[in-house]
Amino acid sequence: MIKIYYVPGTRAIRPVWLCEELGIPYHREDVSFEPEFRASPEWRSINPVGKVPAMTDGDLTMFESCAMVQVILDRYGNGQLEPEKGSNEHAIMQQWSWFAESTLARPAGEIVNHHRAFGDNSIPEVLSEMSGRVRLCLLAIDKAMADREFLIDHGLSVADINMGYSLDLANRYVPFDDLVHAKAYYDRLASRPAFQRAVA
Ligand SMILES: N[C@@H](CCC(=O)N[C@@H](CS)C(=O)NCC(=O)O)C(=O)O
Repeated sequence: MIKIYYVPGTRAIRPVWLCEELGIPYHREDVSFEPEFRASPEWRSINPVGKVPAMTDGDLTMFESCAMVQVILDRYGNGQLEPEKGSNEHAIMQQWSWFAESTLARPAGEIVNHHRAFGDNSIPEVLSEMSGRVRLCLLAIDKAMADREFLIDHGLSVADINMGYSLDLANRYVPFDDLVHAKAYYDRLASRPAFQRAVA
């Protein structure tokens, strides 16, 4: 059975949310987010840079949440939540999945890291720079979602699951209530029962 190493509020939400959407069995292994635990040889043998999440499935052990999502889909999706492989829509789905983690979650994550590392001594210029990068992504999503329910016409896909977590993260530091299409999209995703179970 799939085992997902989980910390609330982290990218572990993505693979858990996908399992919930697919209705497949998985085991959620709650782990500590304490730096000491994440630096331990035990955890570094699972995630070599001490981040969360990680996953095992049989003799497979892996990290990187969006890759985990794709592997779960490939192994257990039975064609759900993705268009035909090789199609343009599949390409656009991947585009938004990568955008979610590499382009939106990166500066949002750096805001988190900066606060964690410097606390009251945070440098306003750094936070402002990162917030600006997040905002640029949110504007792009707002524009993309002006006339659609999900990121691709196919319907809910793993791109929405990957993006849903990134929007959840962004919303904590760079709220975007004024971007009505992006906000409505985020609210739609966050109200899904599978998402609610993943964050519970
Ligand atoms: N690209 C990685 C990012 C993993 C990541 O940054 N995880 C955060 C929690 S959501 C973390 O462990 N942060 C601790 C740190 O960077 O020290 C993924 O998608 O799994």
